[in-house]
Order: sequence, then C-alpha cells, then structure tokens
Amino acid sequence: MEKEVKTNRDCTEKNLEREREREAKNGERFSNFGKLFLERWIEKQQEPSVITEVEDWKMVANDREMADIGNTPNAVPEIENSYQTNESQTEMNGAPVSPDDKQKADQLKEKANEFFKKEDYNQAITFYTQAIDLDPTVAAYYGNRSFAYLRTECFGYALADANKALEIDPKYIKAYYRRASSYMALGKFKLALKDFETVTKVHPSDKDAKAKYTECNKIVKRIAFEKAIAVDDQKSVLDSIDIETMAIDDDYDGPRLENGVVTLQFVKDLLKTFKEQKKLHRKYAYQILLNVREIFMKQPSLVDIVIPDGKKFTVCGDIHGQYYDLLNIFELNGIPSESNPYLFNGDFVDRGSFSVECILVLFSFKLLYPDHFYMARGNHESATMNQMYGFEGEVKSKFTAQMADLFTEVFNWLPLAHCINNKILVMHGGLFKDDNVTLDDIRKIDRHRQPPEEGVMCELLWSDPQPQCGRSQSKRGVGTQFGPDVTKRFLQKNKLDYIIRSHEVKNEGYEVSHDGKCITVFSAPNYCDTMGNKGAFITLIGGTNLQPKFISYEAVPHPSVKPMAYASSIFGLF
Ligand SMILES: [Mn+2]
Repeated sequence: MEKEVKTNRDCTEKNLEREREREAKNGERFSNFGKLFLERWIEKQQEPSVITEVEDWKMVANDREMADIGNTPNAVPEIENSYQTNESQTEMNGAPVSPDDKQKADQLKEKANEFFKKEDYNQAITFYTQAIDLDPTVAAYYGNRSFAYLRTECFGYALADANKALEIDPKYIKAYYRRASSYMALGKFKLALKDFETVTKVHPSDKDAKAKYTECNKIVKRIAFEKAIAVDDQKSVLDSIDIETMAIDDDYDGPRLENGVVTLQFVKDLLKTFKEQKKLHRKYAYQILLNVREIFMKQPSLVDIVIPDGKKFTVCGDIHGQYYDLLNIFELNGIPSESNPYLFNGDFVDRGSFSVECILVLFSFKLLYPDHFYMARGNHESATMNQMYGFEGEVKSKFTAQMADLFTEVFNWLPLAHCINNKILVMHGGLFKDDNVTLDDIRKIDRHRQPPEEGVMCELLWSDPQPQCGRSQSKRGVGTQFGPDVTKRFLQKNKLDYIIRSHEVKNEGYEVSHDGKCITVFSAPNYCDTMGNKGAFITLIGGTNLQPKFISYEAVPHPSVKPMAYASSIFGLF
C-alpha cells in the first residue's frame, strides 16, 4: 500500500478551498453552517497539539483519523478529584466488592488503557469488560469502555455505557461527553445538546465544553432551518435540474453519452477516466442519475433474481468508496455483463474518498444491464449518513450541492432486498425484531423515503447477527441483533435456505455463521485504510444447491486521498 502523506487537515482545507472557489465561480449553494464547521475545525487543528487527559492516561490528539481529533476537555480537575473520592465510596450495586477485586479491576483498567493508547480498541474493550465484571461500581470503567465503543462505532453500546456511568455517578462529567458523542453519531443532536448544556452549566469556565455546546447548537438550528425550508424537497430537486442548459466546454475530453444512452464503450471509458482521477462532466453525471432513477422506480422493494442452471452469479458486499478495490473485483472476476451478472449489496458510498467514482460506475452498469446487474440499498444510502461520513461533501466538492440532493432522491428508490432462486434472501443488514415477517411484508414496503428509525425497512438495513440465541440490543443503536434460532425460524417460515448480508467488516471478507444459514460478505479490503481485513465476494452457480463459493482478496494501492477526507466535522466533537 502506498503510504499516506496527506493529513485530514490538508484534505479538509483543500475541500474548503474548493468549496470557496466553486461558490465564487458558480454561486452555488453551500451550507453556511457546514462551512463554518470546517473553518472552526481547521482553526482548532492549527492550534499546537495538546496533551489531552483521558481519564488517567495521556493521549496526544493526532490526525490519523477524524475520530481522534478534538478529544474530551483538557481535564476537569475538580471532577476528577471528587470522582476519586466517589470511587472509594461506591458499593451500590449488589454485594460489596472486596479490596482485592478492586485492585485487580484497577489493574485490568490500566491494561485496557494501554491498549486504548495503542488504538487496539477491541482489546481495550475486553479488559474494561473484565474490570467491570470484577468491580461494577466504578463509573470510569464504563466511561472508558464507552469511549472505546465510540472508536469502534458501536454507538448503541457507547450510549448504554455512558448511561450506566451516569447512573453510578451523576457528577462524572466525561460520561456526559460520551453520551453526547453517542447521540450525535446516532443523529440525535437535540439530546446531545442537552448533555453539552449540562456540562457548561456545571463548568461555566470550561471553554472546550462551551465550544462543543455552541457547535452542536448550530447543528440543531441548521436542521431546524433545513426542515423549515424543505417544503417539497424531492419535487424541487428534480424540477430544478435542466440538463439541456448544461454547457460542455470545448476542452472537455472525458467520456460522453450519445443521446443520453449508456453504452459499453462509455462504461469502459468511464472506468479508465476515473482510474486516472479525471472527471466525468456533470451533465453526464446528472443524466446517469435521472436515468437510473427511472429504472429503480420500476423495481419492487424485494427483487426476485433467477440464476439459470449452470450459470454463475456474483454477490458483493460493502464497497464504501474504495474505487480501486472495486476495479480489482472486476479484474479478478470479470467486468459485469449479461453473462457475468452481479448483485452489489449496499454501502457503495461513504468513508472511502472515491465514492462518487464507485457509485457512478455502478449506476452505469445498472443502466447498461438492468436485468443482470443489481443494487440494494445499504444503511449508508441515506441523507444523514452521507452528511456525516463523507459522500455529501464529496459530491459537493466534485460536482454540486444540487447533485447531492439528487443522489438522495435516487437512493430512496434502491430496492431493499433480493431473493435468489426463491432460496437465498440477500439484504444489507439482516433480520427483524418480529418473528412473523414474511417476504410479502418486504415486498409491500413503501421504500421511497429516508430509512425510518425502526421497523422492517430499518432492520433490513441495520441489523447484525449474533452468536447466541434470541435477540439483543444493537451495538449500533439501530436495528437489532438476531441469533441462530431467529434465522432458522425465519428461513423455515419463508421456505428459504440461507441469507446473505453485508454490513460488517470481516477478516477474510466473509463469515459463515448460524450453522451456515447466515453469511456475511464485505468487499472493502483494508477498510478505511486501517482495518487490515481482506475483501471478498461470493459466486453461486444456478441449478446446483446454490452452495456459495468465497473469493478473498487483499487491498490494492490507491491515490493518496485518505478515507473520510470529505466527512463531517462533527467527528471533531467526539
Ligand atoms: Mn452498512
């Protein structure tokens, strides 16, 4: 892999510069608040790097990833002290903890802190959990584990731990920060604001708390403002696009659509153009979006796919803007065609900074082979996720804000699930809170909307399997976790063999669970340039018993633009 030299700061600054240029040139809309955030965030980055107190270890804020920036306040000494006294008093939950166990728990916490510092958050979580098992009376153990969960994006667990910490010690101020971060990641800005407000009330002189409160307040106000002006949003974005008036400069030498029709030659040119980091003219990008919208509109929420006897079919998982790894899939498995059909199972965009390239190529294939190339909606094909995780910023940077709105409209028409040969159900997330859901229920979903916070549509996009039976609270805070028994009952009820889902990074790019009945496939290798995982895809042969074959592969080099280069600055608030 090519080593990254660019920092997030470079990328964001560049991004902002581009936005300014664009605005000056075209007078295009760009959210003032967004701009303000970027500016504030950059300002913050330019301050000399600060040693930040995180509980009782020290951590230097670095710019390796967004989430590392803008840590908790530079200590709140009084609270730390009062908390210390509190710790020795707390024996509130059940049997008193022996001094020996207290000491052991403290050592485990120290060990966990070491792993946290090394950014091995999973190990950190393991040892915080052991500390909690020995001594469940210490708010900081939950607070620290909450922070580690935030880093692993288990926002549901992070929220639960922050709540638990506050239950033990309502004066434990850092837990309010953890809870606010969890709320923000879950898009619940009003609740986050309340927590920031609490901190500023308790510590009116804490500048960091004040700044976070102010920034969060702006987000809440912006959302209210956008809601107020969005009278008939979807209609207006389509109405405001006039392709005919989009002029193409004489010096444009990229791919062209003839009469708005995507041809194989066009897609091949597009693949090459994007590989060389060149641009497609926005007129053609708009055309692709409008045309593909028409196709998806005609598809049902649950699409039936038939693989004929002896024919191959390929299922891919998350791509997440990793364009060069997407090209590698086509290298390994052949480019899509009528004799080489594919299903891409959601999360095409966000995180990776080549999301625009990925989605336009995938949509072009959809236009070229509407009956042999399939795409399902993932939880990242949604407006809030795109705002936070980079896609919206990338579209605004590479094209226009209006096009970002058009993407939102097109994503609303993506099918939610696919059923292969009446035997395999494929969805992005997983199964449901309710055992009685049938394929017909999925068919009947009125999907043209932003994903709701609960219900069948939400669960299709967000759920995860778990090894133990039954269901449990989602680590993400959205959807549910479902056990092998849930999968078994669902398959029996609907006369299916197994499910294929994506949504979770796996070391080999895939995982077989629930006695072979639940398969995860994830196609973004070395996810976010940090996870070190392989990617994988699945091939199936029709007519056989549809036994899945897994092909794993490593990441390929990409130009030095970091993942999350276009992501929201709210990560700076964590
Ligand atoms: Mn996902």
